[in-house]
Amino acid sequence: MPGKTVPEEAAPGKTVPEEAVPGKTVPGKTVPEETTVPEETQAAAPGDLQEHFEATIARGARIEPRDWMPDAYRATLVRQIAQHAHSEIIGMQPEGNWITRAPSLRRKAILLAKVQDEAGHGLYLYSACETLGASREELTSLLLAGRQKYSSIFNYPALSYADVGTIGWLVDGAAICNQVPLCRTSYGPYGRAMIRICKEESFHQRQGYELLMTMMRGTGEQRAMVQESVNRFWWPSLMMFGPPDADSPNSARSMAWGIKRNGNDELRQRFVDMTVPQAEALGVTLPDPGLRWNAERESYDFGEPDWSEFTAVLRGEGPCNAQRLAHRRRAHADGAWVREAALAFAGKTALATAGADHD
Ligand code: FAQ
Repeated sequence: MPGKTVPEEAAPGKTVPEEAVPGKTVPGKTVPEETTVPEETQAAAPGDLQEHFEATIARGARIEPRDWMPDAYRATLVRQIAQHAHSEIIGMQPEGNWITRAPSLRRKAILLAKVQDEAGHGLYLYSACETLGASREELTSLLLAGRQKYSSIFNYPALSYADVGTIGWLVDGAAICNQVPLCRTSYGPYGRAMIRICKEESFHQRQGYELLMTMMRGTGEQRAMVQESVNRFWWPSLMMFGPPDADSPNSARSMAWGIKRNGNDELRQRFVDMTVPQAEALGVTLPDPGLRWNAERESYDFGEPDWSEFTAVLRGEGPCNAQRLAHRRRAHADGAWVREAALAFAGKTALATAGADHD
């Protein structure tokens, strides 16, 4: 699949002029007020701070923005949360392409609401990152410069309206399996953002399943569209959980810090166990000849995803990598006037407020 030419999804199209690519100027890292170390901890010796941090993690309590934290813990959080935020924003594209071609007003309203939710998720997550001292502007620049990742799944095209249903069912379904445990992540702002995100993702998954169920009750052609869509999205959905634990360089440390609560393989298994009965109820076949119930493990055995495809997609060689990033760069350049206007307005408001304070 990687490298293969894929039919144009919806022609988001034009290439982006070089000068429209931000990322050349990465603004200096601003540390918001919340990240300053409170006075009583500033006075403590580094050893005590480390001990306090470890004891907080060990008792399952949360680290908050004002707490001292090791640099590597902060960097891991910024990496994961930023990647997650970027995924939500880039993840608007495959489904967003279908808003103008939804088959009914009802479907259009549902899809519009879902895609807007994804924008909201991105914003909660960028806000969580800001509490760690990484500005949204800086993170966006890193994404546009290709220096931060987003989820592999969004490098696959949405080729039919059935894909809108399959993305809701499988992609949001995988996102829920991965993200529900993150509601208990050790960093407070991330965990609290995840609670709201997971509620919305559950709605997204149901709408996808309902769409597919409607199509499965339709014509033979509609049923075939659903099956074809599921065939394309099954393996990439399994890859969303990341590489096998043995090849996951970050898992052990992230789990020791309580950032991740489970390994990649455990969550992938949970997703398969949850999804197989749903596929049966829907009447679709999952494209894995190795899929079978294992009574001893009380879980489904399943085949190995093609990890060479996964690494190729991460290298930028997936079907839609170039298109997704070009579209994101163009949208960012097109939105420059909005950011300028918002900043000018904020400046005027601040001046007016300062003036009023002196009256
Ligand atoms: N795609 O050592 P690990 C959504 C990278 S859901 C791309 O195992 P880690 C909702 C990984 O970053 C999708 N890269 O890494 C939605 C690392 O590279 P790095 C987003 C991947 O962090 C639905 C390297 O491989 N969800 O958007 C992927 O411990 C529908 C080694 O991997 C989240 O981000 C991948 N699939 O575990 C929106 C959830 N997997 O950074 C619209 C939060 C791994 O060292 C429509 N994130 N890599 O250069 C996580 O739970 C974790 O970050 C994992 C990866 C599990 C994704």
